[in-house]
Amino acid sequence: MQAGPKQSISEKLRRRFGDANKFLVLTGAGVSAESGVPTFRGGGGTGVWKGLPFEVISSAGMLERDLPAVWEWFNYRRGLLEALKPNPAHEAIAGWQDRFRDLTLVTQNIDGLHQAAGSREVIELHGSIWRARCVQCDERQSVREMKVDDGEPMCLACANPMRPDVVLFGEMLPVGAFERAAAKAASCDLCFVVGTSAVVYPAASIPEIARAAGAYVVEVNPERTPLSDFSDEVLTGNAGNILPLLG
Ligand code: BJW
Ligand code: ZN
Repeated sequence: MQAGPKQSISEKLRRRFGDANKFLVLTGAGVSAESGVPTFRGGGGTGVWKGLPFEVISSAGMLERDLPAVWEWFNYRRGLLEALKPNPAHEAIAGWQDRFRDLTLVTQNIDGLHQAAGSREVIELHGSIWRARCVQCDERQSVREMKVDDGEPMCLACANPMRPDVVLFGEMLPVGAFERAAAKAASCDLCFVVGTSAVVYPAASIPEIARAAGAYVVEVNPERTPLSDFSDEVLTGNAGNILPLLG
């Protein structure tokens, strides 16, 4: 992870930030990197587990072929996450919610660290590692109390197996989540895109929708992404250093 050159916030951005009425923040794995959560792309094999690329282990096909292996993978990650805490980027975003009347936080992350920092009504596009969902009746259950070596939970409502309540590759997003995020994007005047490689759709279309609707789009990332050329400003560096500069 590169810290990048020290960033300062332009007067123009300070004005945009101060004047924003409808503010949308889209986050990805990079916002949690400084808490110790590995990102998916762009870093020394972090996206590989037991020799399986994450596109394979985190896929709908794997769920059908080997549900216990999928649980083993998610239980392992849940065990790592248990010890991790929100970082200054999560905290800055949580603080903005008290400052802006209309702030929408949309995350691709399943780690729950925004909520742990105090953010409310987070739109979780890709679900949550802290929940299981019944493969039969869609009942959802918390797995917070489940021990990481407990294997697979069974549904309390219908006794069928449950799966992690996470959106795997090739699966649909939770009903309504993208639609709510897209509607907010279409009416926001400021859009921050923090710590995402912006390659996974439909999440990556959120800033495209905001930009098309005339919002000022700001990317925060130590690396360039496909979104960089379409952003009004690119703040190059780590989210935990940059976001607190906005106050
Ligand atoms: C920092 C930092 C620091 C580091 N500070 N920054 C249109 C075109 C092409 C393909 C598709 C399309 N529409 C749909 C698709 C298919 C597919 C897709 O997009 N594929 C592309 C990869 C090509 N999409 C889907 O399958 C989605 N479903 C769907 O579209 O359903 C409809 C449908 C169904 C069937 C057929 C057709 C349509 C579902 C996507 C679900 C993604 N799920 C995952 C795994 C979750 C489970 C798990 O955790 O294992 O979600 S994939 C993975 O990528 C994870 C993430 O949420 C997601 C996005 O990654 P993110 O957050 O951007 O992280 P990274 O690692 O990629 O990037 C980190 C960034 O942080 C980097 O840029 C760093 O530089 C930066 N960074 N340190 C700030 N300190
Ligand atoms: Zn059930």
